[in-house]
Amino acid sequence: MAVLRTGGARAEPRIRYSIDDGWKFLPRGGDLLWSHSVSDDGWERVSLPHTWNAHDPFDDEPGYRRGIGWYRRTLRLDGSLKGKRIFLYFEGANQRAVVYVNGAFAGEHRGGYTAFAFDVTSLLEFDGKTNENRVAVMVDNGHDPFVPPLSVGYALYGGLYRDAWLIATDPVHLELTDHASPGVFISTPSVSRERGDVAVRGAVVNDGPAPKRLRVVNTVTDASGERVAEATSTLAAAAGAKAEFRQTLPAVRSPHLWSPANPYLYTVTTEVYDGDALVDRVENPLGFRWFRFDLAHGFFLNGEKLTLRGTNRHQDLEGVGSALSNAQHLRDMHLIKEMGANFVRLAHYPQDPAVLDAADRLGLLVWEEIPVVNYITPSPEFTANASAMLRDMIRQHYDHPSVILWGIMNEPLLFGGNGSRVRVHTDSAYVRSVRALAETLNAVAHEEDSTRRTVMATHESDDYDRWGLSDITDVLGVNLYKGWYSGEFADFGAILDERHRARPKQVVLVSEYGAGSDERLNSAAPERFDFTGNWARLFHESHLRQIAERPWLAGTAIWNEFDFSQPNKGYSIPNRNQKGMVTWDRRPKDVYYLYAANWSDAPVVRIASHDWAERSGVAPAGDARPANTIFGSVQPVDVYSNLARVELFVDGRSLGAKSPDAVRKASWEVPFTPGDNVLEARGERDGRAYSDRVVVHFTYYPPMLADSPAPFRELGVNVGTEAQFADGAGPAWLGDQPYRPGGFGYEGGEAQRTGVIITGTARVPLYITYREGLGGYRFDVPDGEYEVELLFAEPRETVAGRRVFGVAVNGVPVAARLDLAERAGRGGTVSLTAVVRAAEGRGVRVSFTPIVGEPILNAIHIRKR
Ligand code: GCB
Repeated sequence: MAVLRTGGARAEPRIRYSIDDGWKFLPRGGDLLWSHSVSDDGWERVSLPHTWNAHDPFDDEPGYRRGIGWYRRTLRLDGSLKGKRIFLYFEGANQRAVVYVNGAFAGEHRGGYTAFAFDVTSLLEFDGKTNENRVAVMVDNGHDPFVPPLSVGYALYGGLYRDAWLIATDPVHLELTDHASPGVFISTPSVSRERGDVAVRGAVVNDGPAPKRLRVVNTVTDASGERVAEATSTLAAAAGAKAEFRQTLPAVRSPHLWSPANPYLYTVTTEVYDGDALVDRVENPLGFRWFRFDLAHGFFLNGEKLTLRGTNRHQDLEGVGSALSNAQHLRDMHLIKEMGANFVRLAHYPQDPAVLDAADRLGLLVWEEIPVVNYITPSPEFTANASAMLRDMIRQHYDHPSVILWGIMNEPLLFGGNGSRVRVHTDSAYVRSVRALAETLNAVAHEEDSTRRTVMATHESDDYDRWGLSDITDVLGVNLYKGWYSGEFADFGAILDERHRARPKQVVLVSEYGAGSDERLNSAAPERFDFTGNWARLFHESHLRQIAERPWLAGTAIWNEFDFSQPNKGYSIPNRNQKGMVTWDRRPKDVYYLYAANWSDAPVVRIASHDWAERSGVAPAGDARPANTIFGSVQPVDVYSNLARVELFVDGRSLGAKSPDAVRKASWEVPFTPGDNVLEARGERDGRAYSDRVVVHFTYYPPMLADSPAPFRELGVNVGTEAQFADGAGPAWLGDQPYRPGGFGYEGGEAQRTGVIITGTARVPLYITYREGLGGYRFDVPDGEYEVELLFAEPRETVAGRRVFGVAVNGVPVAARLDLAERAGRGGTVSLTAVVRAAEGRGVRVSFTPIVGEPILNAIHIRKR
């Protein structure tokens, strides 16, 4: 075990040791577990960040473990730490943590997203030999009606999921236990291009036995390390007491201003001297910037209009849950910045210090909020916990110049007091409690910080106006999902215009808009809720157009930058919210580059087909539908680019150069040939060439299957949708179509979609849509022997006997009484395979015979033997 040592002669007065390693973990509660007299032999060895829910929200078992987990480790302290003040500092534990040192209670913290620090000096023992001290932490992520959040659409991962530290200071030190803040609060009371005023306040704690006269020195250095301002004051600190200081530094002349384009950071170093001895020192960032929200013109930074081009960020990632390393947090922030965003909403909770630090350095304006989401428990205890979280967040992140907004709630009227969805609220005691809580939290935020604005995010409902919630915060966040959960995306702007007209005194920010997508689903006829990348692209293209037409809007934020956990939801990736610009394992989707082309100054040229590199095409005989519905071997290809002109090449042949349109999109009709098609887009800027390349593998099915130029091999259909499905294992499964002689397709029935969780397969997208009540499915394939695979998942029924049907292929029964719920339960997958001969030009016909309820089919595949 590493010994925690001080750093030698020229030691910093304050030392911070990582205590991430060397923990043992037990995923349950039990008696006396804080005591090291109870053996931890069988406990798992873990390092922080750690969560016990990295995997279980995403397996086929419903739910995930919420409850108690214990962590223990031994600290071997260097003898030189004796006489120091020693603190344990946890950046976060979800959601209640109780810390013990050497078996004694050291402190408790409620709330899963803010840091906490305990002074454990009096509990430590120096035996002069090993100086071993034992730390135990109980973490509980069980539901607590008094700790927000109560209900959310994301996983509440349990554990010590952020870094932890041991901090050793002199007995005289800057305050560490004021809501785990840095103990120093920096503000810029007035900033202009000519001068920047800096004010610093804070508190020094004298834990020594004698009163002290201290000197506090604050120094501002610029990015090159040059000292540009300094102030000193003296402070009398009684023994065992804290003393506050407040300094105004001499103005910095012609300060470098902080902005997303140029996130120039100064550093404020705060030093405490006892006589000539330096007893404590901390550094905090400083940015000179000023901002305001304007009713008619939106947002202004440093006196200039800046449209907030934003996105939302959740803190989870495939494989690690919420326990991201700082490098992983930083990668996220880079992805956001490189997309061209200048604003990020940290939804729905305070995030890792590395995130705030990155926002300062990269130049991303921040809305940070506390997790009061969906509903509240009207009670003084809930209010107290929410207020404490808000104070934690504000004090901990006060010094970050990137922060402009403190959020107090998200969609607090979505549910009623019992946690179930309420469409229209009446003037109930519950609504009045929500309003009272909003007023309290808004007042707390203003009291804590007069330099930022407050905000609340609301869902689409008149209740916020009707019951007086929408005017409480300085800024109103509007979450709007037109074209996803309901309605048309084209209505987005009109809804905002109406709000602007009816309530001209409200500063409005669109805090969420988004559409789910899955790279494996693509369609030339995309529709709402089909989870195709194509719909997401149309949706976001339209939003970009509409946003540009409304300069009065302060800004917008995409929901969400990254796919994230959504336990118990059954979309095409179960337990996942798929509205990300980037997948859960951090691969940018095609739609990410739409934003990059529109928002970023860096040259972008991207063929929006990387997510559709395995394509199939078919043109039914005599099809009179518009070319963009069912389509053959000529298919549209879009390129997103912010270059003046882009030229598209297919297998080296130019299809011509075009200028991208208002949303930086240029489109070509590309004649695909069976096999690999090499697409390349080229453009230039300032004499430099930029290009993008993707190989699209194309499979073509002629309208008359028997007429195939190449022998027929296989054909899969994603039944009940026009979306193709591709997972890299063979040609893309085609979208569904009605049967026409010579081709393939369904006979009768209705296309449907299920929201249940599909289990037991990696090919979930094939099962979320289906046809119900169909009579048959036909393939007019050439004569020969075929293997037919039929895929099913019961979309509704939970008990046997409610849906029973017979299946036959070319008249031969495959299943006499198929009962999917009985075989595999709701959402479980069932597949039937039949080998059949097609003869005399009659092809293959699957027939469905209802016995109880209606037959269904989710997907079908036919392969020549
Ligand atoms: C919302 C919520 C957010 C959800 C999102 C969605 O309005 O604020 O937490 O994840 O909708 O995707 O449904």
